[in-house]
Amino acid sequence: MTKFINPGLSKTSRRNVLRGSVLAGAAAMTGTAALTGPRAPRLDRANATSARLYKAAGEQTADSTAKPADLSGYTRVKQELVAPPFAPEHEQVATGEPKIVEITMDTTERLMVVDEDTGASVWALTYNGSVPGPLIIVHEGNMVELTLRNPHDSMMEHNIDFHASTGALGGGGLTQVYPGEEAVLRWKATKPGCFTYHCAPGGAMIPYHVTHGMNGAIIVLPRDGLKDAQGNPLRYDSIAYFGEQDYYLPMDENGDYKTYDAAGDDYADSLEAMRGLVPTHQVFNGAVGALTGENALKAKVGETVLMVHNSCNVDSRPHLIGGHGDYVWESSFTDPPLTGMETWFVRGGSAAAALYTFEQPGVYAYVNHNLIIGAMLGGTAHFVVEGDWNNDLMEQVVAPRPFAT
Ligand SMILES: [Cu+2]
Repeated sequence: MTKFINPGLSKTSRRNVLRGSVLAGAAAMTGTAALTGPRAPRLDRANATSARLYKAAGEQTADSTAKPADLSGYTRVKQELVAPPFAPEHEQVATGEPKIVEITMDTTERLMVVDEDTGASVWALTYNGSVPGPLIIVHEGNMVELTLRNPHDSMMEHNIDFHASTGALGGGGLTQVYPGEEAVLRWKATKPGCFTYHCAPGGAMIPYHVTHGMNGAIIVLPRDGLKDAQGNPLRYDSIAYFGEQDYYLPMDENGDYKTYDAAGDDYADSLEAMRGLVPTHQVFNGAVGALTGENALKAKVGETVLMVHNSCNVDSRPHLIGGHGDYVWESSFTDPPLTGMETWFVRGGSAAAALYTFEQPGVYAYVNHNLIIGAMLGGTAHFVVEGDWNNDLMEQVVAPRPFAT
């Protein structure tokens, strides 16, 4: 299993520098620290420690004398993952015995436009090409069996840390794949709720990959579905899947966003930008306007939508302008949901779900209600809702008109 850790240490090409966590620290020292001066903390020691941790986690299985998992009684099903904001086909209430749910994800590196108006772009590091990565949905008691493939033309190593899983860095040490490699990880979903997953290749590469888009969400539903505080069933007509993504895009001396030839080329510049903790963009689903205007989500009056919000790195406070969170799960699905929420909280490093039934037609903005983020950094999505207006709920009694002085 030691092959997971920095085989490029003996070589010094740029490609290997980008791959290795330890050398990532060295790259940070020559790039970032040189620019920021003596106040910048040294990253080489932290990165070496992190790499050792991953090596240990990777060797855990090889050295283990543990019994093999008992897979008797499980049947296998494939889940076809789809691009956000959509959800894969799934049952809300589980039928039959727990299953092994097979999924496949490719760690695709691709150039993405973040903001068409300014030309801001990023070499996004992705699962299956999207930011956020695809939504996975299983039931409590199921096994998730992921095949993680790193394409041959990738520049970097990748892995996955499932917050929903238990042990071994969430799978991070067991899934570290270099370009042209694949790994298969199986874990049992024992905690019902919404959870984030993300790439975590060690040291500063962890926030670098996460802030380049490499994160997503998994829902682990209770076997009997969602319930209110009294145990009554709650069901939805559709899922809207939001991934809040903070980017720290390097700019040149004129304030123009820099461009790069390949994934990883922005490493030193990015670390410098990230160190200020001030994102240049904080968007839903990868880019400014990804879910507004022509790309708005659609719904009808009377429809119930489960809004799943992943925020891997930053805290968020989603608010549906003109609507509410009828039922909100900021934590486990075993906890009673919060009700009638105006704004709810998504802790950075987690995912949360809010259920809402639309009661009026029109355009609803789903925003981060830090409104600087919502209106200026890109944290806005739209629902366009069709149906009949209900004057009982709201009516314009007098349209704007001059009044007598
Ligand atoms: Cu990665």
